[in-house]
Amino acid sequence: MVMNYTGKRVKKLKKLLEKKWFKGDDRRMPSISEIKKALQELKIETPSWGYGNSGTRFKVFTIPGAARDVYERIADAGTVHRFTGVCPTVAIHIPWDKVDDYKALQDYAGENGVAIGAVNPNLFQDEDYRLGSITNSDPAIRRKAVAAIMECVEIGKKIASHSLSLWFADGTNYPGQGHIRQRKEWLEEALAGVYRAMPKDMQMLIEYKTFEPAFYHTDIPDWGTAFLIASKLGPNARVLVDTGHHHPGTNIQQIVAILLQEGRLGGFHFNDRKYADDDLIAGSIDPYQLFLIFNEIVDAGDLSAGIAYMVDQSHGIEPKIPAMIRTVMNIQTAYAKALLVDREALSQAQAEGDVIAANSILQDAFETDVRKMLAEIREEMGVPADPLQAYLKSGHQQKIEAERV
Ligand code: PSV
Ligand code: MN
Repeated sequence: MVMNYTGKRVKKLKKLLEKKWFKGDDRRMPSISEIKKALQELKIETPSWGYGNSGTRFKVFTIPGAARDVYERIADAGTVHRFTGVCPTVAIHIPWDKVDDYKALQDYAGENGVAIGAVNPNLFQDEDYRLGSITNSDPAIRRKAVAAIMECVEIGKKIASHSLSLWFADGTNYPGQGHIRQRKEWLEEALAGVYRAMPKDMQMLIEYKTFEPAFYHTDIPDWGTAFLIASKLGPNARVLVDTGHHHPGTNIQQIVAILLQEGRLGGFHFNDRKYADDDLIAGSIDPYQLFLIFNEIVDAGDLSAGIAYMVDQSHGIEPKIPAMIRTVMNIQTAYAKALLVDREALSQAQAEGDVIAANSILQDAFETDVRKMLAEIREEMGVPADPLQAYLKSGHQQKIEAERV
């Protein structure tokens, strides 16, 4: 019986991919044109810091063609957008991307076909931040960290960026090193000040991370803490889920579902990992998890509006632009498959307590080959059907490798 059910389901998927309409109620499978529209509307922001040389604490390898300054980083984001058609914005990191004239930087981005997206303050590389930034016991250092965040608010205003994206390396390495509640108070006080100063159309994205660089306690270690802080601040503060920032085995899709339901999912930093914050290409290790995350997003319907889909990867050994293009393609694949989930049948199976059928519905969608559909969608958008192959054949990589020595 279950086999029959699954068989029917596969036929339905096949029909859909053959562009036949599927009629149903509210929970119906979307039509092919709706799926295409959704995929064309999925915009992914790439990070400036993903285009320069970076590595592990053991070695920063020099990757041929890697961007050497903010202008090359933005140009590379433009190249990724040119080949994929879905990456119109690039996140910046201050002071890594600091310039005198942000208006000119914005114009330069425009010339490269992109706009500047989220502004990220760097609160972890200055000597002063050894024992924390906004949770440092030294009030002068706390003030300095708040000023660094405020600088990003001001940059955001200048370039009409609507996202202030915050990640804190703050935490302690040893029991007793810091007073956990006191540090939380300092953190909340600092963010309340920034929140009050933000323009009404700016949102504060608060990122959590379970550990690293702090190994005993991290001031914002999990989604619950980020959620609590965001809730206290106000409606423009939301949680940023970096997929590499959880303990192995964490059910990230459940976190996503809860945050969506509570209206506090601000966005994502996509990347993949095997063990910790490995910065690997999104979908390269656990594509099923990425699919299940998108499954929750699609299931939440209108609740998913306004999510910032961003990539946070600093590739250590692979060429930067191809890695970013591959990332974008993997994210699109996961989303396409999530759009194919037969939600009507899934609700029915759940209501009937049919465990195998319910799970099979998800598996069927995940196992569907969406490459042809994505190729068609890309061609309709005027970008190459296979952006990675097109990039590799374009000669651009050779050109930047020769230029950027
Ligand atoms: C460090 O873990 C990190 O990758 C965070 O995820 C930030 O978002 C990013 O660096 C940029 O500051
Ligand atoms: Mn991140």
